[in-house]
Amino acid sequence: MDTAVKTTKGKTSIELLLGDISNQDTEAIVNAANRSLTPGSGVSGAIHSVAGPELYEACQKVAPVETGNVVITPGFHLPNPYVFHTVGPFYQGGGPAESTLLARCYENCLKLAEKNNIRSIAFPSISTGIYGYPKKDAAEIAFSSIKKFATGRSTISVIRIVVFDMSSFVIHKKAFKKIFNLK
Ligand code: AR6
Repeated sequence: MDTAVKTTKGKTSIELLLGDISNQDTEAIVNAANRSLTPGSGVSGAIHSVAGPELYEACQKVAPVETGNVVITPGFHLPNPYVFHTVGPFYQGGGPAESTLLARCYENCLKLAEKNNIRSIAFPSISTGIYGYPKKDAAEIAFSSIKKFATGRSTISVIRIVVFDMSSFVIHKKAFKKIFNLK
C-alpha cells in the first residue's frame, strides 16, 4: 500500500505521509506541545530527543503558550532550522470551541510560517494522541484549515501532515480525499 498522498492548491503541494515528524526534510516541523512546553511522550518526546537539551532551554524562555497559539524556536540537532510549538485542545467532546482551537493551531502555524518566509512545514496530527481527539474529526479539521489557507494565496511550497502508524494513515487518507475532493 502507498504511504503517501498529495494534491496541489495554487502553488502549494499538500501532502500526507506515513513517517516520523522528527525526521522530515522540511524547513519547519510542528511540535504538538503542552502549554508549559515541557517534553512529554509522542511527538514532543521524539522532537526533544533528536533536538537535544538546547530545545528545552529555548522552550522555557518562551513558555507558556495558550491553546491554539504557536511559538518558534530553532531546531538545534534536528534536520530542520525551525520548530513551531503549538498547543492543541484536550478533547472533551469536540464541541465548536474545541474544533475552533484545533483549526487555529494549523492556521496560526501557517500564518507564522508565511510571515517568516518559511517555504515548507510538516505537522503531526495535533491533539490525536494523549489529548484524545478522534482522528477522523481531527484530520478533517486539519485538512480543511490547510485547504482554506492554501487556496489562492500561499507562498508556502510544501505543507505536510505526518502520521506515525498505518491505521492513522488510512483514517487521514480518507479525510484527505474527502476534503480535497479526490477519488
Ligand atoms: N511522528 C509523527 N507522529 C507521531 C509521532 C512521531 N514521532 N509520535 C506520535 N505521533 P501526541 P497530542 C502521533 O500525544 O495528542 C505530549 O506529551 C500520535 O500517534 O504527541 O497533541 C505533549 O507534551 C498521535 O496521532 O500529541 C502534550 O502534553 C499524534 O502524533 C501532549 O502530549 C499526536 O500525539 C499533546 O498531546
